[in-house]
Formats: sequence, structure tokens, C-alpha cells
Amino acid sequence: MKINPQHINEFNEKHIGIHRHQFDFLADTLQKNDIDVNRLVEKIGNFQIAIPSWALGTGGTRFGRFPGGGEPASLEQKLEDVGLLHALNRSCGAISLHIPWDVPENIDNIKGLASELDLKFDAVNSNTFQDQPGQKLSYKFGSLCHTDKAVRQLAIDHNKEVIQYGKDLGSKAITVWLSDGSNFPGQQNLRKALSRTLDSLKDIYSALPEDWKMFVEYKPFEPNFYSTVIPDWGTSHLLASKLGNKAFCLVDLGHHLPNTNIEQIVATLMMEEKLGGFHFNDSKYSDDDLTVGSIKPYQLFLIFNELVEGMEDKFSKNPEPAWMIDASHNVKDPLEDLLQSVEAIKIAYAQALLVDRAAMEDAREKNDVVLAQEILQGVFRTDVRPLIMQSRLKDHAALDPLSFFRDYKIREKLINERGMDSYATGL
Ligand code: LRH
Ligand code: MN
Repeated sequence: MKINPQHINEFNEKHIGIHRHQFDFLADTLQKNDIDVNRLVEKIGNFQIAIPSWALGTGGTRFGRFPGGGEPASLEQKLEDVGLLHALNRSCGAISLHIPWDVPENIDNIKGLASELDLKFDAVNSNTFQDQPGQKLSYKFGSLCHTDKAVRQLAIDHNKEVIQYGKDLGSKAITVWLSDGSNFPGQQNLRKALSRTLDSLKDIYSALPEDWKMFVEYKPFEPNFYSTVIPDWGTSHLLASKLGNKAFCLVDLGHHLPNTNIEQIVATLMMEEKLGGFHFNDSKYSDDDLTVGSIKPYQLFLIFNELVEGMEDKFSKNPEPAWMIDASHNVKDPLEDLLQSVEAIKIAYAQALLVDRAAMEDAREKNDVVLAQEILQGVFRTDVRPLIMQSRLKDHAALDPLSFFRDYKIREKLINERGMDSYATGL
């Protein structure tokens, strides 16, 4: 379904009054601090976040899945849903495909529909953590690290096939996440597993077009619960460094052991110019894939604080990271959940842009710990939502996408169109 731009204008008309009041008040305060509000609003508007093709339906766990109806049952319908989100917030201008969950059967049709919806293709994702129907060799005991060369070759060929789909669609990166590992001490030769994985990645890397990137995603555990071949940023960095300057590390926020200082990992990977991208989500315990900013919004702000410092300070020639969401919706409407996640990311980014870096650095150099914290938390306690609403208004999006989604009964319309039992591939 397409959103009628006229409906967005009517909706914004109803909400413009309160917005103007809040925006003018904040803009006035910021201008008094010599902040270029128009530049800020423009930067916020230009910040685009890719939506995962595998998170447009209802997620679940081994204990149960509670579908909500109207799910996209084809890649075309998934593109329509991302296009719908993008029409509401003009902030989701890209989709990240997962192969073979979302094989683009007719490339030209898919590219045509994507450009109609003003969508680009962000990183494509390979999948060697599941056996496909009729697959002769199994990934049960791993893929790129497998003891059997034939299984490693099967996984290498799959990744090269994914790169080819990406090239055909106009994507410029592949994300490799490996569930490879072991469940019991002694089960795996840990060094052989890592060196075989490196050799396999080298083979895949050799198939990368000149202007492509490879993102090496790390994760400490699940589905293996004793060892994972690529468990942490250090191993991902080791592999990306040995592979070459087209290989980078991918930071999935849920892939860290409790209390890990993720913002420090981000600062270090930027200093190393090996920060390739993010899978944004939030978590209380492990890879919970919850709504971004729903559990640890301060950590998200601190991560963006390091990102903006790195991007503005020029101490790093790290390329612009890929901004992607990776979430799973067990109890929320998938599209409402994604709208909330995009909003949380924009809030953290906008707040990080407000940090007075000169005052911050001066306080740090003087070891004025209290002042440094006050500067940071002063910004974190600033309600920047009027800036984000202004950027949407400027981009002809809905001032409040979530309220628009509900007021115009989008889910109900999708259920009427697709039925209660339409099923989306993915997690
Ligand atoms: C692994 C992961 C990875 C995807 C998968 C859907 O937990 O984060 O990024 O391939 O989720
Ligand atoms: Mn991920």
C-alpha cells in the first residue's frame, strides 16, 4: 500500500501548532549557544537507516511466535513496507537483504520497485547458519570453519552468490555473520577453526568488486554455547586486518557480554579505521534484538557521542559506517517497532551533534571530571525531538510517524490487503 502525501499534509496541519511552539523554543535556546540549527536539522534529515528485510514480520522464540497479520509474504511486499516507513519518516531510505530468505527472483522488477519507493540496497547478508531444503552437505558443525573442505567450499560459493545478487541490485557490501563454533570443550580445534575461517574469508574477499566492503560481524554465543569462531571485536578486527582494506568490523549492539563498554569498542575501531557498520537494537541480557533505545538509551547516546566525535574530529579516516537495524519483534507490531527504533537512533545522533566538543575536550585536558560529565549529561537531558520533527516536516514526512500509522489504521489496511496468515520470511 502507498501512503497518500495529501494525508501526511493534513496530519501535519493538525499537529503543526504545538510543533512550531516547541521547535521555536528549542531553536532559540540553541541559537543563543551559537548552534547552526538549520545545519543541524539538515544533518538529522540526511541520516538514513537501513531496514533489515528479515524483520518486517513477527519474530518469535523457540517457545512461541504470535503473528499479528498483514505481514509481507514476498520481497516486493517487504520493499513496499520499507517504502511505507520511508514515506512516514524519510529516514529509512535503504533495505538490507538476507539471502536466501529474500532472493530477488526478477532483479529488474525489484530494482524498479525500489527506485519507485526511493529505496537503495544496503549490505546483503549471507546465511550459512541454516541448511536449505535439499542441501547435500550440512552446516551443523560449521560452515567456513568446517573440518570438511567440501562444506567450506559450499559456504564460500554461497557467499560469492550473495555478492553477485548484491552487485545486480546495486549493493556495495556483504555482511558475513557466522554461527560457527562449538557447544562443548574439546569438540573443536579452536585454532584450526579460526585459520580455516580466515582462509575461507580470503577466498570470498577475492570475489569482492573494487568498490565493495566486507563486514565481519562478531557474536559471543548462540547458537553455539561453548565457543564461537568470531566471538568478539578483537577477532573480527584481526580477520578484517588480515583480509585487507575492503574488510571492516560490524558492531551488532546485542552481540556483547553484559556490561561491555561498546562505546569504547566503537572509538577503538574508528581509530583503527575498521568500523564498517552497525546492527542497531537493544538488549537486557543477551542478543534480545529489542527496540533500539528501549533498554539502554544512555549507552546508545554514548555510542553516537564517540561516532560523532570520530566523524567530526577527523582523527579517523574511517569511512562512513553503514547504519542498519537488526531487530526481532515478538510482541510489537513490526512496523511500529521499527518506527520507534529509527526515532531512538535519530534522537541519539541529534544529541551527539549538540555536544560542545571544545568545552568537552577542555574539561578532559584539565581532568575536570565533573564538568565533563555535566556537559555530556546536559545534552542527554535535552529533548531534541522538535529538531527531528522539523527535519521530517522539511522532508514532507509525518511530524509523528507512529501516530500517523495508528490514526490512518495502516496495519488494519495491510491485514485487509494481505490477510491474517500472510507470513514473512526471516527470524
Ligand atoms: C545474528 C544476526 C546476524 C543476522 C541474523 C539475522 O544474531 O545478528 O546479523 O544474520 O542476526
Ligand atoms: Mn546482526
